[in-house]
Amino acid sequence: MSLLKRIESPTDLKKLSPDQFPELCQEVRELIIDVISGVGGHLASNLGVVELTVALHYLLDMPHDKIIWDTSNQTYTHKLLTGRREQFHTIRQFGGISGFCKREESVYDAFNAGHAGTGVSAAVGFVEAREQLARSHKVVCVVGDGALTSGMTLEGLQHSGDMGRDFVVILNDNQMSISRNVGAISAYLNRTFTGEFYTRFCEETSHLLEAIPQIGASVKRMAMRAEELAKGLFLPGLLFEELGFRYVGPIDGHNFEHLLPTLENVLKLKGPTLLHVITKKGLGFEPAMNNPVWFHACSPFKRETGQPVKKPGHPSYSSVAARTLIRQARKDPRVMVITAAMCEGTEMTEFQKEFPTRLIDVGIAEQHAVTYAAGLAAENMRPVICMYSTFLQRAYDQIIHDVATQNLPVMFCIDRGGLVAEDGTTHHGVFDFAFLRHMPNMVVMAPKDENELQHMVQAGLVHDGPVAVRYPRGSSLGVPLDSEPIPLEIGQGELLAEGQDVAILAIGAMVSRAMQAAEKLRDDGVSVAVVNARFVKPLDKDLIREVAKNVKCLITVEEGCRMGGFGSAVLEFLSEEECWDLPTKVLGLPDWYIEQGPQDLLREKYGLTADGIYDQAKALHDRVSLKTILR
Ligand SMILES: Cc1ncc(C[n+]2csc(CCOP(=O)(O)OP(=O)(O)O)c2C)c(N)n1
Repeated sequence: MSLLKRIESPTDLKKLSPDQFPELCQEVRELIIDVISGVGGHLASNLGVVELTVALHYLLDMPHDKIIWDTSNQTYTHKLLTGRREQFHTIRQFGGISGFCKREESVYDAFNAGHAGTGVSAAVGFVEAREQLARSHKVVCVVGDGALTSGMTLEGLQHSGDMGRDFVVILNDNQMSISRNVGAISAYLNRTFTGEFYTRFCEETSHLLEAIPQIGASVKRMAMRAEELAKGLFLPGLLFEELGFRYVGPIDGHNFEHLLPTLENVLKLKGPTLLHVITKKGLGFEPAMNNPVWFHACSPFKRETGQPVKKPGHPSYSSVAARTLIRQARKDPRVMVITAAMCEGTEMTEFQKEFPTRLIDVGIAEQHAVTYAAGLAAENMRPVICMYSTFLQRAYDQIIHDVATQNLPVMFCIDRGGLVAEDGTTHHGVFDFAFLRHMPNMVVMAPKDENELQHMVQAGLVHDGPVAVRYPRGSSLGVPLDSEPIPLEIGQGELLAEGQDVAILAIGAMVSRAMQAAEKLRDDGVSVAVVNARFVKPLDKDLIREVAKNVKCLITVEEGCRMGGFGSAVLEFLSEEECWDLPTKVLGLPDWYIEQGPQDLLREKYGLTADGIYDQAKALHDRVSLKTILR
């Protein structure tokens, strides 16, 4: 029987002897690679923490003790060791286990995450609760070097360092965020841990001293003490020690002979301790080691070669946005792109190649990204923030306080707007319309297709104030692109079809589905007006007023939360207009967190397909007609 199959919980792991761990890790890696090659997922980070996870579960008393995993996309081994081996093949799929920690999934998952940089703060909360409740368990936070670029991690570290309570932070340093890590702290860790200078210093001093006859050995002993001092200068300890942590490391995170005794000792130490562990992303799978960026969050791939299975389809929305930005950047030297550790995801690598000094990766620092852009805009630059919708949530106040109140021309290219599939709850970009549209000065738009996207991006680039263009994940519709992006007029919607029975007002990716639903309704003899709203703000009030006047009922549809989004904006407008006798329905996502699953399946579940829109529109129309007959 394989070693892994003997493990139903960490208690079973403790029955193994540490010299069996390398074999266990091999089995864990094989299983992870097998499953993730079929369903996609965060392969590289997971392969990098197999030994660390085994060591933690071996030494801790789980679930009494707590591990808080920052971001938690590196928890596949943790899942395999905590009773989820049998379900592991369902990971990231509809109805299956999550690719992240989920308290509702297991008692071993202490805290949910999906966004980076929350781990230390949450863990400090666990530590304080333990003290308040007079308990004695251990709290360990595993945080990546990428997450160290996040302000929150630093806020958490400086707070816990000052509190002085027993707490272990494990810095999992693989020198990578998704792409190569950025920033001064990363450079500092790098400089010191590769330690060329430090290693050479030690070796040379040691040889020099040994060579001195008679006194050599004793001077060397003295020198060893000096070496400890030198460590403080050359190794990263200094930074963390100044923050109030005892620093231990760096150690090899794949070598149990280093990991187990060091970790065992660290767990006994009093006060805040930081253990610096060096790991390799993708370890055990050559293609992932060679290309950790693609394998950070990969789609399904061929097990033998690591080649992606997915065939290229229509260009992605992200690539069309990037192309438009490049065109404008060639003409306007003030255009700059800012990314928060998502250069590849937002497909801005081409922009980076052409304008290496005009693409700035600030690390996992969304708040800083926004205020930094505001500073640029205040000096008449044209900054464009390319960010996933879900991560922009973190910068809500910066958008209001630093951008919108000053009416600064910062453009937000909001990628992954709407449902994003397998990453699930923490990653769906469904709140953006709602959290942006109530900000005075803000323009919020979403294109019906990639051609409209390029015109919207162009409109944003020349608009004199804050603008958000929100587009979906994945392939575009495959419509032809006009040769030149022409700025759309702000606030101008598009009437796609006239009709007298039902009006469907759709925004973004829902427009094409609304058109299909309208076709079906027409087959039933229903006369349907279809509006491509284009703008959540400012609404095209004249167009909506005109359409609303001529129909018996109206439906809005968006791939976003119903509360406070596009539909709400239309309802507010209709109420302003005292349009009291127009039956209206808002289609969108309900007031709960949407689960993981393929985009199409989720759209079907939440009625955001052509058929879903048709069903709702037909039902509303039939009810209205019945009422009219009965009157
Ligand atoms: C707030 C936020 N911004 C961006 C991301 C996208 N993201 C996921 S993992 C990751 C890199 C994390 O690097 P690190 O903390 O070093 O962990 P590793 O994956 O290397 O273990 C990024 C940028 C995110 N999850 N959360």
